[in-house]
Amino acid sequence: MSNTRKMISSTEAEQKDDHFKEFFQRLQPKKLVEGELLANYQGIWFVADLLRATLTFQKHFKANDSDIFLATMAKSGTTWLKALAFSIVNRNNHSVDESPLLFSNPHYLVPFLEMHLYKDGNIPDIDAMPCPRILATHLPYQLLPSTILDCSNSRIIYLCRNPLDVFTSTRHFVLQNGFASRPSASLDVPFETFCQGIYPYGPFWDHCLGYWNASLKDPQKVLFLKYEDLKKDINSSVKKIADFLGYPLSAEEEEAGLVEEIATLCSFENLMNLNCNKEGEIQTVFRAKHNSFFRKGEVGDWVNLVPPSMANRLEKLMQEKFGESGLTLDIHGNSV
Ligand code: PAP
Repeated sequence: MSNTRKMISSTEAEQKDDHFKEFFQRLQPKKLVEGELLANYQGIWFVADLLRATLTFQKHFKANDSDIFLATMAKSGTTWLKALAFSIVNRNNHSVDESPLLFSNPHYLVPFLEMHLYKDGNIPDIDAMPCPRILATHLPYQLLPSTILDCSNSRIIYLCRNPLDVFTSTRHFVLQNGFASRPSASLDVPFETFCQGIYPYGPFWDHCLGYWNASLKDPQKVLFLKYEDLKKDINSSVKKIADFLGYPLSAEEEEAGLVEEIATLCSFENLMNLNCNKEGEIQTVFRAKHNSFFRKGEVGDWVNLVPPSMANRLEKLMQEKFGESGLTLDIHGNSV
């Protein structure tokens, strides 16, 4: 590229950046106590870099019929779901003992769309990815680009987790990676903002309900899973995911113990002890340590952080928000 061309494109990039900054300011962002600046765009809360990446993704992404989308609210078990879907779909390309998961953090094998591939105004050559592409997003259903919904054979799996564990997991993640510029010593304010829905990609309840309703309307297209159910019975969950994605396990594969092998490969204990997950960090819109994606992997760990009065409040709030939708999330890990 000639110097003149370079100068023109860097000026164009600066202008785009200025336009975005003005646009973000017009949304009248709120400064949270811990220093984060969040703006509400079409009912959803975003930090600036994520909103910019979301707009680029919405504008430029083209889905195809073999695409698989993994959608989650952050800290709902994304890393686990990525490992499972990747292992199921690619099981004929490499055996479990030679899985790329043994050498690579799941977030590289199944990249985030808006948060990674389309960050900083980047437009990736997504067509160069081998099919079927397995891609992840934290975006709520209503903000998915229409191309995903128009490709009738593409599939979406949504993994939901009870909000108290999501809140707790997020709290540890934020502190471990130093995301809060002024970390609050008390839980009161972060909890209050969570309950108000002011939270990246929040409100939490709208996120779950969007995919829940879509899964009821079109169960062929959207599979709604719960982290707590995966913990309870991972073997059935592996089979369910495989069936939904159109990669069912054959009787011979089941007999040979492949379901259990995949479940063990993707288990918290196995993944957290691999060097590729113990060391290093990933740069998406945020920089996060690989090991910060593997903390405890339990249901109900919120009891070690959140006092019962706050838990009761959030439980009531969820009942109110979920209303007659039929969606229930169990905070104690019991069967619902
Ligand atoms: P992300 O949305 O930012 O990518 P995500 O993977 O959803 O993160 O969140 C990490 C949580 O999933 C952690 O929960 P915790 O803080 O309550 O412990 C992490 O431990 C848990 N997790 C990661 N891998 C697994 C796994 N293989 N099995 C069960 N839980 C897991």
